Amino acid sequence: MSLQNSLSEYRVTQSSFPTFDNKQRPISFESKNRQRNTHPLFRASDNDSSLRLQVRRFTQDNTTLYASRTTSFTRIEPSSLIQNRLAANVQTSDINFIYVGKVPQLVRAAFQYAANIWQTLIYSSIPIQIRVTWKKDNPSTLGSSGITYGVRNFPSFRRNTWYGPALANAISGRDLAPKLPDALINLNSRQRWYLGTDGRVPQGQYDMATVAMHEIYHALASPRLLKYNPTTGQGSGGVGGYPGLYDRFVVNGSGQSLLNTRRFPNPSKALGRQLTGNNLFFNGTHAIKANAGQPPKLFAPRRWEPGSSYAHLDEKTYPAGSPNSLNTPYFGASEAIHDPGLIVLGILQDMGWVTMPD
Ligand SMILES: [Ca+2]
Ligand SMILES: [Ca+2]
Ligand SMILES: [Zn+2]
Repeated sequence: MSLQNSLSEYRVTQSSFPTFDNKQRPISFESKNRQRNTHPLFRASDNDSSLRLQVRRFTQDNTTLYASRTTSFTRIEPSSLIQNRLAANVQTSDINFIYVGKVPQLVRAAFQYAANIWQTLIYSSIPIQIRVTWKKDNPSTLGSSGITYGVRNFPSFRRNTWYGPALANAISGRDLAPKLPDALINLNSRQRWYLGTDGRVPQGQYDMATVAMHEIYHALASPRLLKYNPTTGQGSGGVGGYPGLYDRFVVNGSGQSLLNTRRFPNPSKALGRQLTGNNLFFNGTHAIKANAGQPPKLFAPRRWEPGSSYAHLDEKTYPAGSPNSLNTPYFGASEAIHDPGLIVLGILQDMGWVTMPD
């Protein structure tokens, strides 16, 4: 779509944005899974003065996306819903990239292609800003990404829980940190990239448009603050004593929250075993609905993979060619997926994003 068309469409659709105040917040905040109070050993009771709005810079481990050596020859095109919305120039958010280094023009074109898809699926009146860096990295990586800050205790948020920048801005209707981008993406300039956007990826090449789709998802995500220490075998987490929004949805196969510090003290080996037990799931109502009534399985292998474990859907459950494989930690050569899939959209909805389909 031309810039002019997309901007005028943007103005038209903006008037129909949901309003994000206390009374009309996205319905997913009212899900049954909502925990009414913060967990005992996560600091602060509900009448604590620390319930004030806080915007805080912090880093979590970057999520890393790995190049698997397998060759897939799978291709998943954008759904007809996406194609129809793009054809009608329906744009409900605005994703902007700030490029650092000599990012080739075709890389930028692949990112714009992916942004156009996301911009027709998520709703925000605040432009989403992502810094994209092009630099040499290990041959096994495709890219990595991270958010730049967290926000807690905006009035309609779940209390004492860190929200990611793009979501916090979308809900609050303002840029809560005007001088900071929402997220950073690093691309491995040494990888054997395919830079077309048709998903027809030649043998031995990795699809940039797919990686752009994947990394933009991480830029929209909220903090996951639990992690594993291989030296001590302990799991631990939180920033300033508070979990990330993502952490609130993770349960084990028995439906137990990892934030239940009576079962899994913070820090503890008990929590460490959960994080490396290959038995974690995302317990949100929309994600469950998108996964045939079951909580989608998360990637939690016995050997902790920093930046990869816990942050993604399970590689084996959602293999190359699965419509829900966009948020898995590995991509093969000649693998293309240009649609987030209903589970990823469900996860975003559970977090509080307004998305299509709703
Ligand atoms: Ca900002
Ligand atoms: Ca995969
Ligand atoms: Zn990832």
